[in-house]
Amino acid sequence: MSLKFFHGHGSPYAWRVWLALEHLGLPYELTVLSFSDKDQMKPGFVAINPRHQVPTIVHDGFALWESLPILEYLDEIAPARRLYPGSAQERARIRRLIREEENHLDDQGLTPIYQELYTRGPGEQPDMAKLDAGRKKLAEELDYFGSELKGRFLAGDSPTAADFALYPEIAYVKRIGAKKPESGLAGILPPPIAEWAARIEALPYFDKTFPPHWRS
Ligand SMILES: N[C@@H](CCC(=O)N[C@@H](CS)C(=O)NCC(=O)O)C(=O)O
Repeated sequence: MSLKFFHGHGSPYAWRVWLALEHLGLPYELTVLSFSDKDQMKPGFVAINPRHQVPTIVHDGFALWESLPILEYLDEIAPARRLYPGSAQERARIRRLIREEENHLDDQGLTPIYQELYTRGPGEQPDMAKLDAGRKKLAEELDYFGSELKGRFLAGDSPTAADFALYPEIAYVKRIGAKKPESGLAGILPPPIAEWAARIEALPYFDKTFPPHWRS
């Protein structure tokens, strides 16, 4: 079996896939693309993924992109340690949590905060009303996800796709909180989510997936 994984450090979507690959114990060949060198726009990569995005995998010649279909595909090709374990209802719940994370926590909470703090032009001030609304929504969603924990992780005592999809967003919350005091995100994680994040960070393969440029 040949499995190639194209990653970009700092991409929350690609980070999901890296954690999942490690958790499943699938052998893979890692290629890290540099966004600053625009590696993703180079013809060799665009020939694989015309949308020029990470994560992308190539499994025995089959190219696939979009993190969530990749997670489901990896689960199907892995011999054990399922990312979507359990009954049809338990698997549906994992998919529901991921969709909620994208639609609510990310789209309505974290993304507006990120936009206000990182994407405004030079000299432009963040819109405080939008920042406050994003922070309020984020806090509500963090409580919600805390209430959805079922044991050590979101779907029991082993991490699943729900945990790997959510974790990079939480890592961003922590990083923005540390780097931008004006975000008001420092200390926003409620204890259940802070403890859950610490459990993800204690996984034996976590360290190798951590963005190197975030260490400073
Ligand atoms: N919906 C996609 C989003 C992937 C995505 O936005 N990847 C970004 C990095 S975070 C990327 O590769 N951007 C490079 C580009 O668009 O040229 C997924 O879930 O995989």
